[in-house]
Amino acid sequence: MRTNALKATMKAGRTAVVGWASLGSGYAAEVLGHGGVDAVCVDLQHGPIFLDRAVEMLTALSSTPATPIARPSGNDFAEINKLLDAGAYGVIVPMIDTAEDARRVVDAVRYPPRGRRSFGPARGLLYGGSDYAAHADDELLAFAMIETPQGLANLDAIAGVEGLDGLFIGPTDLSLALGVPPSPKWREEPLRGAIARIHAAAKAHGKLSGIFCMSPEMGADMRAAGFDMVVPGNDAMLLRGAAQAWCDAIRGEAASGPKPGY
Ligand code: 3PY
Ligand code: MG
Repeated sequence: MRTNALKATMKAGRTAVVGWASLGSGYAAEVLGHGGVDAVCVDLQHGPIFLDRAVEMLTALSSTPATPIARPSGNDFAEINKLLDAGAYGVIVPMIDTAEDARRVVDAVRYPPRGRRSFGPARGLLYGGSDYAAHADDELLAFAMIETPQGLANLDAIAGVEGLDGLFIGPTDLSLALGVPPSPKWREEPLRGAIARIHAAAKAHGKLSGIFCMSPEMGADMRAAGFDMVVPGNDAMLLRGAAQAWCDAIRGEAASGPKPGY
C-alpha cells in the first residue's frame, strides 16, 4: 500500500503542515497540494462541499505530493466510510464530546476486529494499491477534534481511546466553548491554557496533536510548542490574504495583510 507520508512525517518527529481545502474545487485542491504542504484536508464540515465534490477533490489531490485527508461533516459512520473508500488517508472528525464518540470514529476507520468499517475500498484501492486491505488499519489516520465544553471535560478519556491516532484543536469553536469570542487569542488565557492542556493530554497518551491556525504567527508558535500537525488557515483565507497583499502593494497602501478569521 502507498505509505501515508503525512503519518510518517509526524511519527518521525517532524511537524507536518497541512493545507485545508474549503473552496469545493478539484483544481483549487490540486493547486494547494502543490503548495509545499505535507497533506491537504478536504473540509466537508464548513466548506460548501458534499460527498460527490469531495471525491473529485480527493482525485485531484492524487497528482500532488500531498497526502489526501478529509474532515467529515460530523461523526457519521457512513460518511467516514465513503470518504476513506474514496481515497482519503485519514479523517479529522469534528465536535467529539466523549470517549464513546471517539470510539465511534475508530469504528468507522478500522476494519474488524479493530473497528467496524465495512469492506469495499473502491477508489482507496486505486490510490492505495492492491494490498490496501492488509495495511489500511495501520496507515489511515483517525483524529478527534476537541472544541466543545464536553470534549474538554472528557479530554483524558478521549485521548486514551485505543485506535485513535491523535487530537486536533479547532480554536474558534474552542474559544466559544471557553466563553470567549471565536477570533482566537492564542497567546492569552483562557485559550492559551486550553491549547496547552489538549496538547499535553495527547502526548500523555502517546497520541499525535494537531491544530488549525488563523495566522502564520499562530502556526509558528504552535510548531514551536511541539504540535505534530499545523494547519495554516484554509484555502479561502490564503487566497483572500494573497489578493489583499497584492492589491495593497500595487496601490502603494500600507499592507493590511492577511486578516485572521474566515
Ligand atoms: C475551529 O476553529 O473550530 C475549527 O473547526 C477550524 O476549522
Ligand atoms: Mg470547529
